[in-house]
Amino acid sequence: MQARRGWFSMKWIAIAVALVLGGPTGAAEPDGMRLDGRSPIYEAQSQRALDLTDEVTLEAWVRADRMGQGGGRILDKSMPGTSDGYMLDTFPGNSLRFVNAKGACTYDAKLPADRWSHVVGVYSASKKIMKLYLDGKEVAGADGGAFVPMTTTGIPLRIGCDPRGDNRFVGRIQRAAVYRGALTADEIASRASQAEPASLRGVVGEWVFVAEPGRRIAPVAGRVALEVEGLNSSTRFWGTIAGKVSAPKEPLSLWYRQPAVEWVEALAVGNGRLGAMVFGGIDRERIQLNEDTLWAGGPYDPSRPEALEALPEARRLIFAGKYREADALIGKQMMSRPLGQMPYQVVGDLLLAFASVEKVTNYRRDLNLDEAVASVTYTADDVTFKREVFSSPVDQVIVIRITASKPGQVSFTAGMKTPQRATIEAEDGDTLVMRGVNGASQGIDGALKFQSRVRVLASGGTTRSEGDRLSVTNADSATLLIAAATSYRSFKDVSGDPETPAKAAIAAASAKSFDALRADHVAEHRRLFRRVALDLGVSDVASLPTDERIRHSMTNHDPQLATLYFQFGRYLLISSSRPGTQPANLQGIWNDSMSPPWGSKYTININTEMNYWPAEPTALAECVEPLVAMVMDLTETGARTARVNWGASGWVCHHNTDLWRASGPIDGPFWGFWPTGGAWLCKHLWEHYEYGGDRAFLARVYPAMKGAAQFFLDTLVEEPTHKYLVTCPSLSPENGHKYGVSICAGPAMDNQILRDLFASCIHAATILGVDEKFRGKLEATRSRLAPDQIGKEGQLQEWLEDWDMEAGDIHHRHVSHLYGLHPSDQINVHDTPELAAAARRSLEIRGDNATGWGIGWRINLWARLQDAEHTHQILKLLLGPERTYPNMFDAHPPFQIDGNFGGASGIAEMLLQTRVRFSGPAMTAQIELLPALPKAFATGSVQGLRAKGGFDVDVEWADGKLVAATIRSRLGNACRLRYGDVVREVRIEKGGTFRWDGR
Ligand code: FUC
Repeated sequence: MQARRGWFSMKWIAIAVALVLGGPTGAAEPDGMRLDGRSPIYEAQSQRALDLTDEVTLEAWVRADRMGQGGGRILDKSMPGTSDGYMLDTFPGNSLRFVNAKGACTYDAKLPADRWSHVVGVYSASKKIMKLYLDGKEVAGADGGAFVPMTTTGIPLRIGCDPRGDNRFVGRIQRAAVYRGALTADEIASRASQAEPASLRGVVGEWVFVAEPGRRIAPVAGRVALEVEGLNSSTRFWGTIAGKVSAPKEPLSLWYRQPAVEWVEALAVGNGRLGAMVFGGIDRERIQLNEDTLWAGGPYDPSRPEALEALPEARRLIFAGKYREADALIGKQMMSRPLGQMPYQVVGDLLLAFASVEKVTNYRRDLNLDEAVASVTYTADDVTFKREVFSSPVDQVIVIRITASKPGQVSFTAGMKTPQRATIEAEDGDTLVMRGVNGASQGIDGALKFQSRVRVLASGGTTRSEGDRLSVTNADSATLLIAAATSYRSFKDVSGDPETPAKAAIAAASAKSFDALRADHVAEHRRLFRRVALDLGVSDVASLPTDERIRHSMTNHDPQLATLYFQFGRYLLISSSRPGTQPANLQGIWNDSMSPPWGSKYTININTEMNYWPAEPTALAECVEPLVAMVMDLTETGARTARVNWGASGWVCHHNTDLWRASGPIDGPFWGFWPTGGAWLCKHLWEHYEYGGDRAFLARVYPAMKGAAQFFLDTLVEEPTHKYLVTCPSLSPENGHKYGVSICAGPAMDNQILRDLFASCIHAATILGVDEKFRGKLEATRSRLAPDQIGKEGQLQEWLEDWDMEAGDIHHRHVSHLYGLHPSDQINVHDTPELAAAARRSLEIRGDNATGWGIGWRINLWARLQDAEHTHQILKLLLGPERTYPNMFDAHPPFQIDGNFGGASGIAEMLLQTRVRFSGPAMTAQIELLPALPKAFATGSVQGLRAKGGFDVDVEWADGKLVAATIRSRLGNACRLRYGDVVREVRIEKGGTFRWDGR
């Protein structure tokens, strides 16, 4: 306290003296520079000099206002969401904090809100020092743990905010410095007590801030200058938005009256491969870009030969009831190397800076789901500006169109940013080119090259390039074309050339008019999107902005929100999964991070499958193609894992995979040691046949299904008690049982999945007229799988033993043992009423609330139980603000797209449920109309849903009762229709239609 007061008095005296003497005091303005949400953002010009690994000292003189819980950044050179790089900030609230690869060091006595503080963070990996100083005194230190070198990020050092322009410091700053070295306590104390401190050794940059510093701040010591960053990714608008614009004409639109600030407010566009998040800023626009093959790493082999040696012992331990010991052994000897898989990563941002305005009217941004076009419109100074953005599956470019209601009004600067190792430069006066290599992860080096190109085509005005920026001045309109590609050719070949396709796409699109680009894009999108029309009723609140509707959806009657959610799910699938692209991952294709949650990978113990649940029933069968292609890849990598880790034939994939089709068990035994993921994926191959009846397709994928089955024929073992054939070791996804681990033998889900897999192989072989002996083997093995069992609470048992009520978390998000009820139909209310009742009991015990996808699954399950009101109640949970972000992305939380797809599928399940039964190669479809129609959707209609067996179904209902249904047959299969208790056997010839008059 004493020292602090000392510093203040000395400082003020020095300043007063300087003022009185009228000396060269520019550097010592008492007020320094104001930092807040509206202040310019200064960035260091040379990053290399600041990319420090062993030692750093960060120093600043600041006067903080009282800040919110999130605090604010003082000096920040860290990668958002990670501890890569380094930063000095005030989190939480006004606490002083220093963060780098070692972790965080915090002084949580608050920085005083009304006077100047001298703050310093010091780090030295080699000398094992991490300390915080306030007013020359050490106030916090970290001594435990490893003192690791800091990671370099190439990310710019910023003053007063993070690299995105967010987490802004609120208060004033007068002086700051960065040193390549750890200052000593004496040096720091001496600096703290001087108003004009002499520069010290190792200074990389030292800057003095005055009230109006201008564009550039030259260093008073060191060599690094600061410059105003005109292109920052913050899209917060600090002016006023006047006027309340009304809803767009298209009812299938998401729309808002303010720009997105957070990523989960931005609107997603995509062509299956190229994704963009559109923020819709006013004076700054951020278009965050993705390309679906830009993942970390390169081809790699995670096999673990020692796994096979440990397999007999692991099994012995499990059958002896020594689950913890088995878990330990598996953890030690049977997991993949590396233990994790590669994450999906971001390309970067295209940033546009427009002239700043104080006031705009009639601002609206929207995403028209029927056109797949995102738009922004607003009026400023009597000029109405419009921006449209779409990602074209036809021309393989993202297109941005900027127009104004008066000529010569379109002016902006464009630049790109990326956290990747990349260069950005302007080319040919109208193009920005980003060239980079992907990140490394888990010791696997980045092996991909990538390139993104942005070309500006302006009509009128001037287009210029300067360094890594393009500027357009006084144009009438402008079209920006964005292409991106990587060198990925397949999971084992990265020899592609990213430049040729990126250049070619831009060249071809440049030769087309904007109107033609737009029209072709819209037509291709509508070809898929318009196959299904849904009307669940409309209430008054449907005219409100989407974010408001979501905020109040738990209490409002808003059936159209469910329609919107359903169609948004279809929109997302069309936009993230098209023939030739990668399958939709945990975030579809939308991700702004280098290390997204769960790597934004393919988690195949529910999440990836859920992504594809709505595909067939909502008439998007083409969108399944990338998933099928991934399974075909997995038959190759998974054969290696089967052979090396399990000593088995066929192929296997555990609970996750990535771009490189890694198939071994990852993360840890608790999550990863589950060999049934690939088998579950095969259900999607088979269902594609059940819906579409394409025999050639079946012939192509049958080897994959057979290979999956072969693995289990080789690895199922007889368990000692009942002599069932079981998977072992395995687990019921991510749920710890009575013994505190998840490792077990023969969990119910595995038995159910294998019953489906074997049955589908038997039917497929019968249809194709092949493999008679193999069929026999499958039949014999299938009959020895453990049956579903009902436990002491009347529940469906999750494990071979009745452990459910003793599990660690009886409300667990996963409901794996209910796979038999949905997505499978082994359990259903008509054929297996006792098991259906047990499944219901399990669901009641589990409870309704869960993660986004957990709720998504429960909707489908309750719909299968045909409890309409309960299904609707859970749907409301999903549409509520805790599980749906303002941009309608599902909140696990964080964002995970599976809930969007699970929700869309669940709504379809409320209206139509179908299954097929085989007699030899012939299928009979069972189609049930309105099996779970809630009162909230009393009157409505749906056109174009698909049923298994090759049927298109339209249904119309009023006051909760069927009015009419039209069933068109594509394949001429037999069909059994059900509505309530009425069942009709109908034979519709191929191409024919049957009309059910409900009245
Ligand atoms: C599974 C789930 C988690 C999450 C992750 C991606 O591990 O249990 O909730 O969805 O996948």
